[in-house]
Amino acid sequence: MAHRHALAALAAFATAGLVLTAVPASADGGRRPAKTLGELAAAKDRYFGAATDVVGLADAEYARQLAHEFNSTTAGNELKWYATEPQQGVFDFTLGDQVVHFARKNNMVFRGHTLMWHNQLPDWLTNGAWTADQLRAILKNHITQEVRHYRGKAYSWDVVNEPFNEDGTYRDTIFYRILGPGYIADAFRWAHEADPHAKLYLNDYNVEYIGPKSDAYHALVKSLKAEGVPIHGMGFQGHLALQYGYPTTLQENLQRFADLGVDVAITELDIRMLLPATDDKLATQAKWYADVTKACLAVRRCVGITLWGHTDKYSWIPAFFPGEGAALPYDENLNPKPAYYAIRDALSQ
Ligand code: G2I
Repeated sequence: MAHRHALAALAAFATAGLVLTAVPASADGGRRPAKTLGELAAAKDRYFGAATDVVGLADAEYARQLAHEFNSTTAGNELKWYATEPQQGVFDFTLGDQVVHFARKNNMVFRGHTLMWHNQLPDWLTNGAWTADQLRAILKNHITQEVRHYRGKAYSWDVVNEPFNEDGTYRDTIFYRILGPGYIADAFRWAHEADPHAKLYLNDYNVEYIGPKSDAYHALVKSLKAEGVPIHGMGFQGHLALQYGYPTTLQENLQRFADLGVDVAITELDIRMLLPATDDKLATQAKWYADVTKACLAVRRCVGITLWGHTDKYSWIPAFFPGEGAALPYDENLNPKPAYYAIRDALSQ
């Protein structure tokens, strides 16, 4: 299958298929087609998505906007281990199901996030004194149950999230400590068994540019492919900040992963700034959003872009980086910012 036709596979995967060509009439009497980001991306065989969560979905205006403008989504927290297996062997997909239901109802591609991460793990798991055999069985069961539950509903999974340090060495997680580096290949194999059609990804931040961390992923993907491990994609989160500069090697970096024979995707894009936001900063931010979009469009196997939320109203940034924010293309009142129009232009070229 030609990989650039990710959306053909996606359309088959969505119950009713994605509505790729319908163009709603605009407010000016229907003379000018008001294409959404999702529609513009679909015309380029990509998705353009935004993460959400059950808190946001209770906000009707926000939910309407998300469904209208985007053709993909992912659950920001609901599919993480603490949420889905709060007690050992006791699974709870209630919240995740709500997000998946929203995605399906609105013909949106759903990305599953995340099967294994060192954060937001349940206490029973982090506090246990596990042998390697015990932990391996726990991991296998967790992955199998979760992926099986969403079989046919998740287009892709972030199977292992953030396993490397900044210098490209393995992060000292409970999984690495007890199981060694082989846990990554095992996780992909178990996920593939549970849903052979889901695209399986590694996913991390600070890997947008070429450097020690992205080099380590490049080597890992290469060796997993060589061993026949079912890995299908590399996710570049894209948590950028104006004060740290634009990752100028992004396109080249995406391309070198694509050249290994995997899809690539921007999975958690946001571009924060030191507050207050000024017109100048918002203009630079808009350019960066456009540049990331163009970089993805320039790489045949870049299947899509996901924003980490679409509005500043619900962004994770202010709580994690005090004094920073304004990171998304819609402001706190759900109004489009310069970044929104810049993305639209980039997708239209
Ligand atoms: O940290 C940003 C992202 C980095 N990549 C992996 C993503 O999964 C991660 O997402 C964020 C969520 O957006 C936040 O919403 O992960 C955070 C946890 O590291 C999430 O924050 C947590 C808060 O820490 C909790 O206090 C809160 O109860 O969100 C929880 C649910 O709102």
